[in-house]
Amino acid sequence: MSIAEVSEASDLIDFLVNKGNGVKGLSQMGLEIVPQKFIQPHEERLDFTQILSSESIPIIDFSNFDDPKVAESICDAAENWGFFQIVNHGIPIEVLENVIEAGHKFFELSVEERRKYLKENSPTPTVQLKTSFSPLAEKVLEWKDYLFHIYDCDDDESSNLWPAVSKDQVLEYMKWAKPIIVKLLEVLLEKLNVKKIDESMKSVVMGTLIVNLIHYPMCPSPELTAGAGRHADVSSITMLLQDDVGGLYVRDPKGDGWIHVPPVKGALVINIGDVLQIMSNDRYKSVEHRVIVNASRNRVSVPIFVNPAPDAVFGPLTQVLQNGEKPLYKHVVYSDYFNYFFSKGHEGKQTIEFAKL
Ligand SMILES: O=C(O)CCC(=O)C(=O)O
Ligand SMILES: [Fe+2]
Repeated sequence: MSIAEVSEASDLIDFLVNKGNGVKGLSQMGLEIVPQKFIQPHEERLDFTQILSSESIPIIDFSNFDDPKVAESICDAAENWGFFQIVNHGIPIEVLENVIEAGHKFFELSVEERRKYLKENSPTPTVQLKTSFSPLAEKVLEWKDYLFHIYDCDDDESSNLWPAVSKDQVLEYMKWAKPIIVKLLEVLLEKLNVKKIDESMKSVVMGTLIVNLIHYPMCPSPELTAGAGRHADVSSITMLLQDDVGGLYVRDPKGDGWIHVPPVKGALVINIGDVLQIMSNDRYKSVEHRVIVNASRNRVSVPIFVNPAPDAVFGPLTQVLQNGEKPLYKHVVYSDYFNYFFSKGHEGKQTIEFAKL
């Protein structure tokens, strides 16, 4: 397919989605001009005058995790910023580097190899190759591809069918990441008067772990496109590993500006998702964020979305409302919330309206 042909919107979707070339396939063609379908309207482009370069999200040191001050900083950051980075969390640097490298390796495979993991071809539903965010629903496409995994546990046999170039690295990373996720949730929930995460609470706050290898190919016009448009996550929390390219921006909680999340070697970015914002009745903030891609380097990031089980029902916790506070949200089934999120393009904080009373 020629560069001229992929500019036709219908052929473009076929090339990107059905044929599995993704944005990687487009980027590889050495385009000098981005196809119209990727061009963001003016109001959705990041205006550099809106970047607050003197602001930064908190960095929390996990080396003395048992010190109550650490728990306090986590809850403060969740209330005031919705985003923070953690360092000295104990995951060996090689484990982090290997999973980033695995992200590059998978997207360096030929399209014939990558295409084996399209939804309709994949040997297991627990791994799928995807492009953009919701390509059949959104008006403007996002400049990214990703390999989506549903992580069950170490001995889930379906992970044997994951791609050989990235499977072990993803599993090793998840083995280290999971206990940190549990610690974070324990601290955040304790502050909401949930003393213990029992089985039913577990299925609400961490019933499904999704881990993605996201690949943002280099782009001839990063200022016109979005790697990820403005959105808030629909997780309870998200743990994100990013490489050293940069490009993640977070909404300034006090205003309209955007704050860059600088890559910090060995750090993990944690953010609160809509599920915890709703459960905490707005005490914790699920903050808007977006990704700008790079003109000269491919970027890889690895988010873990810590989500409820599909059939879990969530809403403001009784432990939060016990002092007479009015609930701001109704109870909803997670799969309804999740499907609503994917039924449209990224639209900032709009998804949470689905649960508003
Ligand atoms: O790649 C990143 O830095 C962030 C990705 C993200 O926000 C998402 O996938 O929800
Ligand atoms: Fe996100």
